[in-house]
Amino acid sequence: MLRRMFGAAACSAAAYFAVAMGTAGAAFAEVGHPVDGQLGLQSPGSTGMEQIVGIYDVVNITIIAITIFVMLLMLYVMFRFSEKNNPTPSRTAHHTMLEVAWTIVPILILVGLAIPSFRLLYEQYSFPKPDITIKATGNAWFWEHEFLLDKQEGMKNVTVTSNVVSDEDLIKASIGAEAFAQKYGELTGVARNEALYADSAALWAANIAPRKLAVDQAIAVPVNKVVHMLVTSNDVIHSWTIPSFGVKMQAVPGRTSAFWFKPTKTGAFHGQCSVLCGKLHSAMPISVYVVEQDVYDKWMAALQAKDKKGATEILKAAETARLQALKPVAQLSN
Ligand SMILES: [Cu+2]
Repeated sequence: MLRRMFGAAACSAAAYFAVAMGTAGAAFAEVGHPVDGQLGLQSPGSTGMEQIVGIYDVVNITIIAITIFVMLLMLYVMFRFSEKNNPTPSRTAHHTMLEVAWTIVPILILVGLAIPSFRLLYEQYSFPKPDITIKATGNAWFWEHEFLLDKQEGMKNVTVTSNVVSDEDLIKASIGAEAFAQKYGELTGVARNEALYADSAALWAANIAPRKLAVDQAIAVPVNKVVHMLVTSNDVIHSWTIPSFGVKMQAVPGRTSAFWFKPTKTGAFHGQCSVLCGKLHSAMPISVYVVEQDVYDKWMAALQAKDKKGATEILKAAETARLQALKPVAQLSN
């Protein structure tokens, strides 16, 4: 919140110092994921989240102002009307104007807060015409994203399944399955987890997505387009969310819920299943890459051709290029 109050300049300065000091998150861009030492909400990546952050700031500033006012008033009363300073108290019991004022002013404050809040709620439930519709299905423990495209010429529906990337996956990809088996085959339990955690740290630092939030196959949406999300579940209740988009929806078996968002920034946006759903609840992250329309078209063409690996490479290349473009400013590589 403080970061918001001091505006974008302070925010980018803070990001710059976080990066310059080589803290975790240095390899990532400024949006779409939590950062160390973060205060308040993740920076907005959609029109809805921009509004949420706006209201959040207004409410917070109002609360802080009221708290300071009441505190000063109490301090004043304690000193000014203490037994020492005011030995003969006044016998005044009522003051009509004062009583009217302290009833009306809080009402006005609440109405003032309610108006933008209700407007936002109304907009969240007013669905603009969609450019893309995606059906997200929660499974124990991964997400499936079906792009509903069969109304478009020459397009088929495609399903993207997102599984978490573990420390083990990353090390295996780096040294190969055989070397992995040799190195870690003997280890079990905590010792194995600790070894994998320690040995993958450098790989995560260089990875395009943060640890615990990385998926093997992310989905992509074009920037500045309206996305309708339909959310359901195959087994227990999950919850689909991307904090930077300001969206969160319970995935309930046998029921389809809907929400919409319009991303305004390119980049990789990460979220996690947000309802405690079982043993591997922590292992079902969600990744949405917001890309330019031409990148999206290429990505979708690769998916239509059943080239899932090629599709993922397209997204990685786009995100790498975006991070490279930020490099001169923020010195992204250590
Ligand atoms: Cu879940």
